[in-house]
Amino acid sequence: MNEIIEKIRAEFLQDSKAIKSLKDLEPFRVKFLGRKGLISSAFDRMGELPKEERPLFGKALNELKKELEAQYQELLNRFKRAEEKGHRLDLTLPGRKPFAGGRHPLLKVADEIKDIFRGLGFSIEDGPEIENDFYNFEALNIPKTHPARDMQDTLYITDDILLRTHTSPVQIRVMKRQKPPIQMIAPGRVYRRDTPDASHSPFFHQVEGLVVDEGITFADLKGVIQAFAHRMFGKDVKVRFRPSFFPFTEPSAEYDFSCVFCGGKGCRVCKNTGWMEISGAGMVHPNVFKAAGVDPEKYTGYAFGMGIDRIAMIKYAIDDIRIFFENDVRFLNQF
Ligand code: 2NL
Repeated sequence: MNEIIEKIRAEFLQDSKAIKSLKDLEPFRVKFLGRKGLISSAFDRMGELPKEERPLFGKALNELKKELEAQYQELLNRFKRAEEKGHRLDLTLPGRKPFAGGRHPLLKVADEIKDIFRGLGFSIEDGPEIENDFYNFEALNIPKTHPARDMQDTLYITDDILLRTHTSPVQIRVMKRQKPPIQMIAPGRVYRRDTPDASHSPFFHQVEGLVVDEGITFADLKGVIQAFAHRMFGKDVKVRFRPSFFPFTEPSAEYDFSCVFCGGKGCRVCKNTGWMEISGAGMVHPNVFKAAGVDPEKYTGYAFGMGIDRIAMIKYAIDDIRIFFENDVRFLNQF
């Protein structure tokens, strides 16, 4: 009686060692635990035993059945887990690309501009975007009647407090707290009361530069703008200055770079002029020095501005400024 039980148990153990995968498991189950399996046939043959041995044998066989079922379940679980693990470690599966953010194209261009000026010996300064009338207008020799001061052009918070319309206030603050020599740029966001279109946005980004020392001349300004143009757009780019007027510089100029799209021959981008307008520059007006506590008898200086958005539009051949601020990932993913 015990012989039969032990034989089935031994065979079960023996066979279980040969199981290599989930698909070997089913014939194994059928052989021992199936409807016509070894346990079942042992029950069927119980009638061959003497009557008094039957209850004990039945009990032992039932216990064996439970034991083998438990072991089978354990094998099943183990092979299922192994199979799942195998899938997770399938080295032939293509990898899943994690979503990675990136720097905004305007920040990338701003970093490039900052690196160029850092390389030319400029420090990088910043200041508040919420300014007052003195720093944004008065100190810059912008008269009370100047159209830029109009409610139509500037975003006012109170009569005196406003969103800066240029980064010049940063330069005034630096001149007030630091003795020359000064050689700085002020990059940052500025605000204008404009209705958005392809070339206007109520906020945009500017870099202004300021150099103050004894004996600074317009030739120094031209050299720095020239060096910037070469480093930003390549050695073939030409620079030209045209006379202009700003209240905060005297003399004043606007400067252009030869068109990077047609090499100066004339195309749609430069409206057939061969030149791209960049921005303005000039020698710091003595009234600005006085307002900022710099002695105009001792020092001279130059200042210039440039639009980061405009440089980025040229660099990436973008014809609508609004696309920078829509944050459409189909646009942003290209940088
Ligand atoms: C432009 C381009 C410019 C300046 C900005 C400046 C700053 C100080 C003193 C003097 Cl603190 N000038 N900045 C100068 C010339 C041009 O920006 O087209 N603005 C209307």
